[in-house]
Amino acid sequence: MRIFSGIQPTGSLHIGNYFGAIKQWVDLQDKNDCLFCIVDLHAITSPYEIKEFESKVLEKAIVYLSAGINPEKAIMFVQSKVKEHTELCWLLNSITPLGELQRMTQYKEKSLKQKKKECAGLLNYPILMAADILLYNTDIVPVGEDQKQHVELARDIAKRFNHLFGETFTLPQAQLPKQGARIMSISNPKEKMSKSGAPENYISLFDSPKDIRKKIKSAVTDTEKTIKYNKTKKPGISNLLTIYSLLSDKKIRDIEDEMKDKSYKEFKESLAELIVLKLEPFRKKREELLSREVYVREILKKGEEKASVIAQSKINEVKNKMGLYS
Ligand code: ATP
Ligand code: LTN
Repeated sequence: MRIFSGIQPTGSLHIGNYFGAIKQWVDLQDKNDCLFCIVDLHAITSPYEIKEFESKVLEKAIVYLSAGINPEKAIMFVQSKVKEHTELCWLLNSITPLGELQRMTQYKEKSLKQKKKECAGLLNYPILMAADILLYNTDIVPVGEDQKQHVELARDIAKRFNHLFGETFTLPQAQLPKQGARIMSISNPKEKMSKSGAPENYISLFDSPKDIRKKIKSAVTDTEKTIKYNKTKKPGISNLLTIYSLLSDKKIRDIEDEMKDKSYKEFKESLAELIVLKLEPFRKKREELLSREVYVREILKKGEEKASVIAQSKINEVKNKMGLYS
């Protein structure tokens, strides 16, 4: 199977990104043909720091490697280095109805937040994402829940293209993890954990033990005392139970049993220690890679070369099908 997924070089990668996306990537890379992209062209649709941008891209490559992506098995590359992504994006623009873009949840949320700074790229964002996916004849797109709608749109665009111009694209399918597809913010459990939000809302994969303990201590819960999963009535505790379950590989029911005589404070203390312990290998690997920029750049270069071969052949096929000048 061909697998494609990507993450924007914004903010700090958090445990939501890990459980929603990257953990699936690591599991899939052994038996599939995987491409994992750093989608810098998506990130420029929101305001960003020009001077820091390149280092953010490199940092994400380090993060992929620290989290377990093996460059011998999977292709890792930077989106803007393979120009066929933008080229296909333009071609797909011409067959994507405006109404479908306007109803995208992420667009509605982000355009509200960006108000006057909203650019056309924010609306067209899912077309570029469709181009990323379709360029590689992708079967499976491992993502968190918030991206499911975009993958479905990519599938609709592929169907429309195939109908108009003849069989060209594989129809992609989103793959969400059974648990952890939507980790909530620990400071506001009604919203999703987000790396462009305030640092108190997420646990970064690389937070120091001190920060982890502090953030978990002040995580929002409720005024009751029972450690019980109830997503609607107790979103904070339910989110913390989910995180505990994912990190410990224990069922939520078993954790509830184990914790039934414990206070919220005690539960939070054991959760914080579990997070500190489980994230330690990520922190160590990252520290080691931070001083190996040449090696990381080399991996991205090789990835770019391999991705370009596939992308070039696909874009030629697409242009032919569309009847463009050859
Ligand atoms: P931003 O706040 O900049 O939009 P983000 O935290 O939403 O960033 P993305 O780069 O948009 O992260 O997402 C990367 C991947 O992580 C996507 O597959 C997305 O679905 C997944 N993901 C993001 N947030 C969560 C979350 N809270 N729980 C589970 N998966 C998530
Ligand atoms: N929009 C996605 C990132 C992304 C992506 C992709 C994910 C861009 N292109 C292709 C999967 C496949 C996000 O997580 N914000």
